[in-house]
Amino acid sequence: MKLKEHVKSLLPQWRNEWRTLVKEHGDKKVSEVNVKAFFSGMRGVKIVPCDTSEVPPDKGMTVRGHMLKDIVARGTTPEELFYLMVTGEWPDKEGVADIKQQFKDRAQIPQYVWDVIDAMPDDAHPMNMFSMGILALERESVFRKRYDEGMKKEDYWDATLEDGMNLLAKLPGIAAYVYRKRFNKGPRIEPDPNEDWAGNYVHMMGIGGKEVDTFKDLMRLYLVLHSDHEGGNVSAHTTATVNSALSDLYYSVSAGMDGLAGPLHGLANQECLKWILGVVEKFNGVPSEKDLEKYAWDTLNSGKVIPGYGHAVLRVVDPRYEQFLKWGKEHIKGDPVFDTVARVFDVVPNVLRQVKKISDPWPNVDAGSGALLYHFGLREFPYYTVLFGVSRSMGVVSQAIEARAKGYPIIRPKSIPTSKLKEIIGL
Ligand code: HAX
Repeated sequence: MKLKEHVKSLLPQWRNEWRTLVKEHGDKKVSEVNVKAFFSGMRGVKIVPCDTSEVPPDKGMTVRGHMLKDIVARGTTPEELFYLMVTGEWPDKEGVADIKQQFKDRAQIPQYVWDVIDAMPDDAHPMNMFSMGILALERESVFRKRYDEGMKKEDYWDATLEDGMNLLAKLPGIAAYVYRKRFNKGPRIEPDPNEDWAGNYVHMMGIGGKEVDTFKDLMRLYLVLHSDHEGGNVSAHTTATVNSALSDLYYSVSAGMDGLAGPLHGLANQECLKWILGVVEKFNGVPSEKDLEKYAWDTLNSGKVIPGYGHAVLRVVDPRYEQFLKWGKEHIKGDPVFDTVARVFDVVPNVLRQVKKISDPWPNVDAGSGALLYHFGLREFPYYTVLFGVSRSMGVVSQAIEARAKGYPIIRPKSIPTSKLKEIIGL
């Protein structure tokens, strides 16, 4: 079934379920906020619904109930994953063909977007250029146009889905141009109608060579693994909050990408590769476990974090990291940067376990992905978060389609001054 028909068929159920829950169980507790959670970024407080994916602390990311290892094992493409995230079901042949065709038909990008990117300073961060390109496209919003014409509330989902498909279709083009422009790779490359979403991205970046098909496979995996991580992370939550004000998806996704650009979130992959390359340079190759242990302590003692390790929710090895490690061992074993990543995994968790305040000593998604990209010649690591952003856009767009289809209200939690908090706890 085509994506839009499928979503349409789900509307009655989607719209009723949560309203019935509120009506019949509205006063039951879901979560509590103690003083610790209040001052720690709402950590652990269950406060927003998100059905696309879930991150159980002891399992890691599942998409609509499917374990990541199973998703990868069945060779899921980004297009299939997007369909699964939006609808909760795997697409049939018609569903896959529909998304592929839609992404091709909607891929053209207006000249003014290139002009905006061209006008930016040579040393602008790639994430700034990427977010700016998305924001520039806002002029194309179907949602805003229809809203201005008096669109009914029950049609918000349709306009959001249109914006989401248009945006996702264009993102590889914008992201690839940011790469070419920012790193002086030559003129823009037009999309190839014979390529899929990930393959076209690689094609438009201008990456070729004899390993290009393997790199396209890696890109498919990369785009699947970074796509979503439930609703509370910075990029997803920001996108959802902005979109809940009925700011269209261009505003919302651009805002989400600005959150992804932070070093404690998506930018960690750039920081992580920098750290790994520092190790390789210092030890002139893959270090011994003893050297690595000392290097890790030096990093911690200088007041820095070890990037790629730790997580706000997870308490096990991130299954996304496991998949990258597995892929790397199958495809690029013997590469000193990748082998260092693997050795870090043998050493760093034991170091971090000795630091009491650290809740999670295990690698997260960003610990390994950079080394794989580096191997294939994608060595401009300030660019890595853009790749993450293209992928994450699928998740945040899926979440927005569902939120507007269900008719969730504007997100607006309550804040209070510290003095009021003290009153509440009897001080
Ligand atoms: N190295 C050093 N210190 C670390 C650490 C690490 N890898 N992980 C956590 N800590 C520290 C925190 O900085 C914090 O210190 P302070 O109390 O002095 O501020 C303390 O341990 C407690 O933190 P936590 O409860 O374990 O973790 P948080 O939920 O507060 O933070 C982070 C989670 C991911 C931000 C954190 O683990 C971190 O900074 N990791 C390194 C950066 C990183 O890899 N980020 C990417 C995360 C995945 C992601 O979102 N990708 O987009």
